[in-house]
Amino acid sequence: SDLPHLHEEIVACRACHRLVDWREKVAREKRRMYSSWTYWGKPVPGFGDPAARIVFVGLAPAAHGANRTGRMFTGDRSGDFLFAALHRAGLANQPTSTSKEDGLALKDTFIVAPVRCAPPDNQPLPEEITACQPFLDRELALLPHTRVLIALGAIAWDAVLRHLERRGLAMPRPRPKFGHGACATIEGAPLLLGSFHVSQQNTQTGRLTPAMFDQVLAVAKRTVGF
Ligand code: DU
Ligand code: SF4
Repeated sequence: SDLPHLHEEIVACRACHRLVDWREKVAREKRRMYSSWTYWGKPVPGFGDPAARIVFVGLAPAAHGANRTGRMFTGDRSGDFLFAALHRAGLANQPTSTSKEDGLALKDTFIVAPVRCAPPDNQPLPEEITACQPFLDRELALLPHTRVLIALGAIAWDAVLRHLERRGLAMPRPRPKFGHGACATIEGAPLLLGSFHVSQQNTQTGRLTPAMFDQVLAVAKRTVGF
Protein backbone atom coordinates (compact mmCIF):
# COMPACT_ATOMS: atom_id res chain seq x y z
CA SER A 1 0.00 0.00 0.00
CA ASP A 2 1.06 3.66 -0.29
CA LEU A 3 0.46 6.71 1.91
CA PRO A 4 -2.74 7.94 0.17
CA HIS A 5 -4.32 4.49 0.50
CA LEU A 6 -3.27 4.15 4.12
CA HIS A 7 -4.70 7.60 4.80
CA GLU A 8 -8.06 6.59 3.32
CA GLU A 9 -8.08 3.55 5.55
CA ILE A 10 -7.20 5.58 8.65
CA VAL A 11 -9.91 8.17 7.99
CA ALA A 12 -12.55 5.40 7.71
CA CYS A 13 -11.64 3.68 11.00
CA ARG A 14 -14.33 3.22 13.69
CA ALA A 15 -12.57 0.66 15.88
CA CYS A 16 -12.58 2.53 19.23
CA HIS A 17 -16.18 3.14 20.26
CA ARG A 18 -15.38 5.63 23.02
CA LEU A 19 -13.29 7.76 20.65
CA VAL A 20 -15.74 7.54 17.75
CA ASP A 21 -18.49 8.80 20.09
CA TRP A 22 -16.31 11.59 21.44
CA ARG A 23 -14.87 12.86 18.15
CA GLU A 24 -18.37 12.96 16.62
CA LYS A 25 -20.02 14.55 19.66
CA VAL A 26 -17.41 17.32 19.69
CA ALA A 27 -17.91 17.77 15.93
CA ARG A 28 -21.68 18.14 16.40
CA GLU A 29 -21.60 20.45 19.41
CA LYS A 30 -18.55 22.53 18.32
CA ARG A 31 -17.03 25.44 20.18
CA ARG A 32 -18.84 28.74 19.81
CA MET A 33 -15.94 30.48 18.08
CA TYR A 34 -15.87 27.73 15.45
CA SER A 35 -19.63 27.53 14.90
CA SER A 36 -19.22 28.27 11.16
CA TRP A 37 -16.89 25.29 10.74
CA THR A 38 -17.86 21.85 9.54
CA TYR A 39 -15.70 19.85 11.92
CA TRP A 40 -13.65 17.00 10.50
CA GLY A 41 -14.80 14.63 13.26
CA LYS A 42 -12.81 11.67 11.93
CA PRO A 43 -9.39 10.06 12.43
CA VAL A 44 -6.48 12.25 11.33
CA PRO A 45 -3.78 10.87 8.98
CA GLY A 46 -0.17 12.03 8.96
CA PHE A 47 0.96 15.17 7.19
CA GLY A 48 4.09 16.51 5.55
CA ASP A 49 6.84 15.62 3.13
CA PRO A 50 6.68 11.93 2.13
CA ALA A 51 10.46 12.03 1.59
CA ALA A 52 11.00 13.38 5.14
CA ARG A 53 14.13 12.50 7.05
CA ILE A 54 12.71 14.05 10.26
CA VAL A 55 9.49 12.53 11.60
CA PHE A 56 7.56 13.84 14.60
CA VAL A 57 5.36 11.54 16.64
CA GLY A 58 2.71 13.44 18.57
CA LEU A 59 -0.05 12.14 20.84
CA ALA A 60 -3.58 12.49 19.47
CA PRO A 61 -5.75 15.11 17.75
CA ALA A 62 -7.09 17.95 19.90
CA ALA A 63 -10.89 18.11 20.07
CA HIS A 64 -11.14 21.58 18.52
CA GLY A 65 -7.78 21.44 16.69
CA ALA A 66 -7.07 18.56 14.33
CA ASN A 67 -10.49 17.05 15.06
CA ARG A 68 -11.92 20.25 13.57
CA THR A 69 -9.46 20.89 10.72
CA GLY A 70 -8.50 17.32 9.77
CA ARG A 71 -4.76 18.01 9.79
CA MET A 72 -2.21 17.18 12.49
CA PHE A 73 -1.67 20.02 15.02
CA THR A 74 -3.65 22.39 12.81
CA GLY A 75 -5.86 24.99 14.50
CA ASP A 76 -4.78 24.79 18.11
CA ARG A 77 -2.21 26.20 20.54
CA SER A 78 0.06 23.15 20.28
CA GLY A 79 0.25 23.72 16.54
CA ASP A 80 0.93 27.45 17.00
CA PHE A 81 4.03 26.52 19.02
CA LEU A 82 5.10 23.62 16.79
CA PHE A 83 4.75 25.27 13.39
CA ALA A 84 6.37 28.51 14.55
CA ALA A 85 9.36 26.40 15.61
CA LEU A 86 9.40 24.41 12.36
CA HIS A 87 9.34 27.67 10.43
CA ARG A 88 12.24 29.10 12.48
CA ALA A 89 14.15 25.91 11.69
CA GLY A 90 13.44 26.13 7.96
CA LEU A 91 11.29 23.00 8.06
CA ALA A 92 7.98 24.73 7.24
CA ASN A 93 7.19 27.37 4.61
CA GLN A 94 5.03 29.41 7.01
CA PRO A 95 4.78 29.79 10.81
CA THR A 96 1.04 29.21 11.13
CA SER A 97 -1.33 26.35 10.46
CA THR A 98 -5.02 27.15 10.39
CA SER A 99 -6.73 24.85 7.87
CA LYS A 100 -6.00 22.21 5.24
CA GLU A 101 -6.20 24.96 2.61
CA ASP A 102 -3.75 27.39 4.21
CA GLY A 103 -0.83 26.55 1.92
CA LEU A 104 1.38 25.08 4.62
CA ALA A 105 4.07 22.72 3.35
CA LEU A 106 6.66 20.94 5.47
CA LYS A 107 10.15 20.36 4.21
CA ASP A 108 12.04 17.16 5.03
CA THR A 109 9.54 16.75 7.88
CA PHE A 110 6.46 14.60 8.50
CA ILE A 111 4.09 14.41 11.46
CA VAL A 112 2.29 11.31 12.70
CA ALA A 113 0.54 10.34 15.94
CA PRO A 114 0.05 7.08 17.86
CA VAL A 115 -3.67 7.81 18.29
CA ARG A 116 -5.68 9.26 15.40
CA CYS A 117 -8.92 10.22 17.11
CA ALA A 118 -9.43 12.99 19.65
CA PRO A 119 -9.67 11.51 23.15
CA PRO A 120 -11.61 13.02 26.08
CA ASP A 121 -9.24 15.11 28.25
CA ASN A 122 -6.48 14.44 25.67
CA GLN A 123 -6.00 11.08 27.35
CA PRO A 124 -6.25 7.93 25.27
CA LEU A 125 -6.74 4.64 27.10
CA PRO A 126 -4.04 1.96 26.81
CA GLU A 127 -6.33 -0.22 24.70
CA GLU A 128 -6.93 2.69 22.31
CA ILE A 129 -3.19 3.20 21.86
CA THR A 130 -2.87 -0.53 21.20
CA ALA A 131 -5.74 -0.49 18.70
CA CYS A 132 -4.19 2.39 16.77
CA GLN A 133 -0.59 1.11 16.79
CA PRO A 134 -0.89 -0.68 13.39
CA PHE A 135 -1.60 2.66 11.69
CA LEU A 136 1.54 4.12 13.26
CA ASP A 137 3.56 1.06 12.26
CA ARG A 138 2.31 1.18 8.70
CA GLU A 139 2.73 4.92 8.28
CA LEU A 140 6.29 4.88 9.63
CA ALA A 141 7.06 1.97 7.31
CA LEU A 142 5.89 4.15 4.38
CA LEU A 143 8.40 6.89 5.26
CA PRO A 144 11.57 5.15 4.03
CA HIS A 145 13.88 8.17 4.32
CA THR A 146 13.35 8.67 8.07
CA ARG A 147 16.63 9.27 9.89
CA VAL A 148 15.36 10.95 13.06
CA LEU A 149 12.20 10.25 15.04
CA ILE A 150 11.18 12.95 17.51
CA ALA A 151 8.79 11.65 20.16
CA LEU A 152 6.66 14.39 21.69
CA GLY A 153 6.02 12.99 25.14
CA ALA A 154 6.27 9.60 26.84
CA ILE A 155 3.28 8.05 25.07
CA ALA A 156 4.87 8.77 21.69
CA TRP A 157 8.25 7.53 22.93
CA ASP A 158 6.78 4.22 24.09
CA ALA A 159 4.79 3.79 20.87
CA VAL A 160 7.96 4.32 18.82
CA LEU A 161 9.89 1.77 20.90
CA ARG A 162 7.06 -0.75 20.36
CA HIS A 163 7.15 0.02 16.67
CA LEU A 164 10.90 -0.61 16.48
CA GLU A 165 10.50 -3.88 18.40
CA ARG A 166 7.79 -4.99 15.98
CA ARG A 167 10.22 -4.27 13.17
CA GLY A 168 12.43 -6.90 14.79
CA LEU A 169 15.10 -4.56 16.14
CA ALA A 170 16.92 -5.46 19.34
CA MET A 171 15.92 -3.17 22.20
CA PRO A 172 18.85 -1.93 24.34
CA ARG A 173 18.72 -2.85 28.03
CA PRO A 174 17.81 -1.01 30.07
CA ARG A 175 15.02 0.19 27.81
CA PRO A 176 15.72 3.79 26.69
CA LYS A 177 13.95 6.22 29.01
CA PHE A 178 11.93 9.22 27.83
CA GLY A 179 12.90 12.73 28.81
CA HIS A 180 13.30 16.12 27.20
CA GLY A 181 16.52 15.89 25.21
CA ALA A 182 16.67 12.11 25.58
CA CYS A 183 18.43 10.39 22.73
CA ALA A 184 18.35 6.68 21.91
CA THR A 185 20.59 4.98 19.40
CA ILE A 186 19.11 1.65 18.38
CA GLU A 187 20.92 -0.51 15.87
CA GLY A 188 19.14 -0.42 12.52
CA ALA A 189 16.69 2.33 13.55
CA PRO A 190 16.50 6.07 13.01
CA LEU A 191 17.92 8.15 15.85
CA LEU A 192 15.20 8.59 18.48
CA LEU A 193 14.94 11.96 20.23
CA GLY A 194 12.59 12.88 23.08
CA SER A 195 10.94 16.24 23.63
CA PHE A 196 8.28 17.36 26.05
CA HIS A 197 5.00 17.63 24.20
CA VAL A 198 4.15 21.02 22.69
CA SER A 199 0.85 21.20 24.58
CA GLN A 200 -0.23 24.39 26.32
CA GLN A 201 0.20 22.61 29.64
CA ASN A 202 3.94 22.58 28.93
CA THR A 203 4.43 25.72 26.84
CA GLN A 204 2.38 28.07 29.05
CA THR A 205 3.99 26.88 32.26
CA GLY A 206 7.57 27.23 31.04
CA ARG A 207 8.17 23.47 31.25
CA LEU A 208 8.83 23.62 27.48
CA THR A 209 10.26 26.88 26.10
CA PRO A 210 10.86 27.72 22.44
CA ALA A 211 14.61 27.60 23.13
CA MET A 212 14.32 24.07 24.58
CA PHE A 213 12.38 22.92 21.55
CA ASP A 214 14.76 24.64 19.11
CA GLN A 215 17.59 22.69 20.73
CA VAL A 216 15.94 19.36 19.89
CA LEU A 217 15.30 20.57 16.35
CA ALA A 218 18.94 21.58 16.04
CA VAL A 219 20.06 18.07 17.00
CA ALA A 220 17.66 16.59 14.44
CA LYS A 221 18.86 18.94 11.70
CA ARG A 222 22.50 18.28 12.48
CA THR A 223 21.85 14.53 12.35
CA VAL A 224 20.38 14.66 8.86
CA GLY A 225 22.69 17.43 7.67
CA PHE A 226 19.84 19.83 6.96
O1 DU B 1 -0.57 16.38 -2.99
P1 DU B 1 0.79 16.82 -2.58
O2 DU B 1 1.28 18.04 -3.28
O3 DU B 1 1.81 15.73 -2.54
O4 DU B 1 0.65 17.34 -1.07
C1 DU B 1 -0.23 16.82 -0.15
C2 DU B 1 -0.06 17.59 1.13
O5 DU B 1 1.19 17.27 1.72
C3 DU B 1 -0.10 19.09 0.93
O6 DU B 1 -1.17 19.61 1.72
C4 DU B 1 1.19 19.63 1.45
C5 DU B 1 1.86 18.43 2.08
N1 DU B 1 3.26 18.35 1.66
C6 DU B 1 4.21 18.90 2.48
O7 DU B 1 3.89 19.43 3.54
N2 DU B 1 5.50 18.85 2.11
C7 DU B 1 5.91 18.29 0.93
O8 DU B 1 7.11 18.28 0.66
C8 DU B 1 4.93 17.72 0.10
C9 DU B 1 3.62 17.77 0.49
FE1 SF4 C 1 -9.34 3.75 14.70
FE2 SF4 C 1 -7.12 4.73 15.80
FE3 SF4 C 1 -9.39 6.14 15.89
FE4 SF4 C 1 -9.15 3.92 17.34
S1 SF4 C 1 -7.95 5.80 17.59
S2 SF4 C 1 -10.91 4.53 16.09
S3 SF4 C 1 -7.88 2.62 15.99
S4 SF4 C 1 -8.22 5.57 14.06
